Amino acid sequence: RPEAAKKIQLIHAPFWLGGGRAGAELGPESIVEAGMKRQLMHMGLELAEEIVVDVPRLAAEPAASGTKMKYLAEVKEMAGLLGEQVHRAAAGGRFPLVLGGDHSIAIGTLAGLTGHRGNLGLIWFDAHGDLNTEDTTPSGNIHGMALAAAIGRGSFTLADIPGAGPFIRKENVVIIGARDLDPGEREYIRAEGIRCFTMHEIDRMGIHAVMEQAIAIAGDGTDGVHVSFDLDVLDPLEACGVGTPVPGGLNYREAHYAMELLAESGLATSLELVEVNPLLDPSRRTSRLAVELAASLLGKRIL
Ligand code: HAR
Ligand code: MN
Ligand code: MN
Ligand code: MN
Repeated sequence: RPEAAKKIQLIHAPFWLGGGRAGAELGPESIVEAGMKRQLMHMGLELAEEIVVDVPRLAAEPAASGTKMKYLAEVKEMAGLLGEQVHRAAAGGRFPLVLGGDHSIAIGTLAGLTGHRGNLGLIWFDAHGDLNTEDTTPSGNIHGMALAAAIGRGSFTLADIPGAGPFIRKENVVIIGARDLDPGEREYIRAEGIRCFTMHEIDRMGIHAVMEQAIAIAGDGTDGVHVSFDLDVLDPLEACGVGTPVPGGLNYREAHYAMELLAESGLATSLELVEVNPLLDPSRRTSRLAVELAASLLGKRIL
């Protein structure tokens, strides 16, 4: 074990407007109800008092704003508020554990983290690339643009969020589990050499080798690594409670093993769990999986 037990800062980001599908705002509560706090305390981890960010929650039609990006003003407001809390937690030496919310919340999380760390690595678990821009988006939903914003691609980026630091360097970004990329994303990944381990690479190399490379890339010269975990990276047969399921994802054991390797590496300095939509999963299995995966990343071991 590389580090002493960390103090965990749970931060709720109950936001759905970036995904355009109501229900994701119920993710944080559902994950806590599934036992997140109990689990972390049981592991002997210290919990700071949890924070619920007062994000915009309106359900009106997106305002006509002269952009294809839906709810851009609301996303910006959310990101500023969330970023402030994440920055404060990181600066206070706590481990930010952010519960979404749709994946647009990563823009807030990363605004806060980059405000504190100048050279952050990023591991992005996702069925999708989230590398669209206003010009390439097929949907207008900003959750599909969150990684692009983080690395400074497109007209809306981290630089638009007060308090954000430098963009994440493309060289320290890894996507894991992709299997649904839009044409503009595919082209960008190829042209820029973004490291993207698709399900094809995972089938070919195995999750162990993929994670070894991912850890090396995200950790190379960085002063921290953020793990952004979109639950839709999992196979929908195991995690159906996500807004945009895609067949053929990570199975239970691969996902846990990936988290265990991250724990062994001691590299992760923050985690977010996004896209849980309990309305789509009455069994709440997806929320329980989110708890278990966080536990594994934070050092839970079988023996
Ligand atoms: N690529 C599509 C778009 O940009 C779908 C994005 C979907 N969803 C997410 N993000 N859950 O990972 O609209
Ligand atoms: Mn995503
Ligand atoms: Mn700071
Ligand atoms: Mn996704």
